Amino acid sequence: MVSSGLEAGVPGTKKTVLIAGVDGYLGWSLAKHLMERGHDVAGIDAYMRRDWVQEVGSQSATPIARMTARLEAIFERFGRSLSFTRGDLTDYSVVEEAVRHSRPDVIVHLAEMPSAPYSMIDVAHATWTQTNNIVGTLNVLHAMRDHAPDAHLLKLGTMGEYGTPDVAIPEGFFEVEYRGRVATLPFPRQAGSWYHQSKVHDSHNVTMACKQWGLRATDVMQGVVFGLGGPDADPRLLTRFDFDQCFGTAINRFCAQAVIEEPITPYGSGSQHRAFIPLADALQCMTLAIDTPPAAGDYRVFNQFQGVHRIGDLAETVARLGSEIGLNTSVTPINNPRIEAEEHFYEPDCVGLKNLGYSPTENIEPLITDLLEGLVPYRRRIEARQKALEPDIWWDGRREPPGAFDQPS
Ligand code: USQ
Repeated sequence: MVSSGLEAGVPGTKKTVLIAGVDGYLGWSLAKHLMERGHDVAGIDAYMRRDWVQEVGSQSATPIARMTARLEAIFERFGRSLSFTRGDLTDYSVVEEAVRHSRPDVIVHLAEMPSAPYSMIDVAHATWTQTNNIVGTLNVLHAMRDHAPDAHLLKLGTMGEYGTPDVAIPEGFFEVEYRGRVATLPFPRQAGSWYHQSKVHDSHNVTMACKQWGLRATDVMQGVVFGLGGPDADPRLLTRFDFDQCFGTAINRFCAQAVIEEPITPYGSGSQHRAFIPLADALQCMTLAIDTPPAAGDYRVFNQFQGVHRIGDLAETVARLGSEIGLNTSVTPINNPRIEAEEHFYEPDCVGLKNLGYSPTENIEPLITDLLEGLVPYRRRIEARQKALEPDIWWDGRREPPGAFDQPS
């Protein structure tokens, strides 16, 4: 299918979007989605996600084509090229050249190390995570200041920046009364891993760049994403799907466990509550943000999620839906290798995106069934890396399997 301009009925004007991290789970899905909608897409990536997943002994459940094959498939599908730069965002000359060359209206920054467990392995992984993520973002901000001051930065943050405070979570800012004066201030960030903490530092840096240099940015506090990028008639266009202890997220891991008929393993009591978002909803939200940029100098925060779900309930849901399609499923809670609150209040707002027209998927169960069915053809690839599914990275520095959950007496 070839589309060379914006389709009838598609809102917004045609934009040039530079996606940093275009080879990743979200980046590749977003590139296809935006090209489908008529935007021009440029991409930058250093293939680090491929290396990290290999480092932790795993592979994507979906086989991922090399970038050259991906780009050929993009051209055949859309009749237009995706202009790709292989490069590392921590090298300023790479970022500067990509921004100068692509002259973007929007820079979507997804090029960070996204795994909490990976960042908690040891001091080397903690310092590498923070250096990589924070330096990359600083380079993007400087390249924008010098070469694309009117561009819109759409920066991927995380709901995990807020932690689990004992009050409702607003979108970025809240009104405070202190010693008789009232001000709107950033809502406190209380991250729970060196990775999540790197995103907190990024948020502060992006805020300052908007304030001092007049840049415009949307900082997306995204929930835990789940889903397959959808079946694609062309296998070269598939996006990745990770299930290992570091790069697989909760629902995706539970579904991978169900598909290979291994026990589904929520951590601890399973009472943790988190905000989740289907991959298709995440694409819808990012497109809305791209179509509706903030004003110059504005630092805008969106909480981006479909709904709040309890981890233990999600494990049970995946098991039930898996058994409905004939899989032999079970749930076995294991000790929680993370240091995180399990019984806690959790009430985040999601207002800004809904005001722009985001219509969240109402019921995620059909999507989980689709995910399970979509993963079945890749069962052998998951089984081949089954060891990588089992967690052994503890937040206190241990490396050992957590074992069956010890119920507190
Ligand atoms: N969990 C389990 N079993 C598992 C995996 C996770 O019980 O096999 C639990 C964790 O203990 C945690 C919750 O599920 O309570 C979420 O864990 P996760 O690994 O799905 O998500 P998280 O580590 O928070 O990180 C993921 C992405 C990250 C993104 C974040 C959004 O890896 O890039 O920023 O989700 S959020 O969680 O909202 O901060």
